[in-house]
Amino acid sequence: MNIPFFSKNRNRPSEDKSTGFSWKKLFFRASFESFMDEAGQNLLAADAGPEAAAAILEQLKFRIKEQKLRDVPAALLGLQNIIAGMFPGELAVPVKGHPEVWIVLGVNGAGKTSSIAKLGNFFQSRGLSVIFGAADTFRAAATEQLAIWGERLNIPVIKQQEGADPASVVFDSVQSALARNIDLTIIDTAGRLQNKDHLMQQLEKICRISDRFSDRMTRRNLLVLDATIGQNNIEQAKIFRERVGVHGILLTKTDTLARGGTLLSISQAFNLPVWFTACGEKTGDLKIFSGREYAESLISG
Ligand SMILES: Nc1nc2c(ncn2[C@@H]2O[C@H](COP(=O)(O)OP(=O)(O)OP(=O)(O)O)[C@@H](O)[C@H]2O)c(=O)[nH]1
Ligand SMILES: [Mg+2]
Repeated sequence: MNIPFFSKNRNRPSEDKSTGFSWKKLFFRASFESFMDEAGQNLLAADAGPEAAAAILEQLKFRIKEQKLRDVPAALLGLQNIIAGMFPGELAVPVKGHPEVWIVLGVNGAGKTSSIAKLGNFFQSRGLSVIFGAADTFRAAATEQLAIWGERLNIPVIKQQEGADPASVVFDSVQSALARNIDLTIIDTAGRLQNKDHLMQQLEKICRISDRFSDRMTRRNLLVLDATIGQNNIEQAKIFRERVGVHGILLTKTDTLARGGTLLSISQAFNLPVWFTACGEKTGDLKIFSGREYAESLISG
């Protein structure tokens, strides 16, 4: 973050006792204001959104006063700590013997299908058995795309013909996973804009169907968001959360120029946990999200 240090002012006398006027205070106040101004601009430029930026600055102001942070590096560290603190906890990774089904949701082109390949690779390489369910039956090419990933990764893909009921693919996938003792079933869904009611109803149905197996398999909804679309992600998170619930977020395309500050707004507004980030197009380009690393990259990036 391009925040100036005010070292050139440090030669000033720290206090003028004759008038009770404090240079130190003035120096700090002047620096403090420009620091806050610059911090705010940087947060906005990183896509934090006005509400999250204002809330963070408010906390920062408080922290600077409380902890008597007297210079820019200390204040920046304070800012990092505030941001890291917005993302507590870690992903509870699925474990053997406790099967889970992850329904992967998101708008068109967010990166759902490629993220599923990355997740499959990630969990398989950690010793879990995985299958994919091709519930994007809207496009024939979508099933084909997932089938190609499945073949490359040696992960079975449960599929039906184009136009089939996606909930029926989910049913097949979960049944098949239970029959084969598969640890993680990952369901690809068609991209849908959050304002398309019938498509959201379809997702509700998908969740209902997989919940028929809830005594033997835990459902988790993973929302895939594209870092490059910035504040639009807030509305998506809001509606998907209201309609079907969101257990975790995967933010894609963090390898682009997007700074990913959109996660600050989402955390501020909905307190949704971020599980992963995807930083490229290769299957290995997936990271478990760390609030601390995120805060560091946002502030120093
Ligand atoms: N640079 C970059 N590109 C990505 C990343 N994730 C996905 N993409 C690209 O984004 C495009 C869309 O990815 P898909 O996985 O097909 O997205 P989708 O959400 O399944 O799309 P629909 O099924 O059409 O809704 C592809 O060209 C991907 O290679 C990422 O982390 N970084
Ligand atoms: Mg897709």
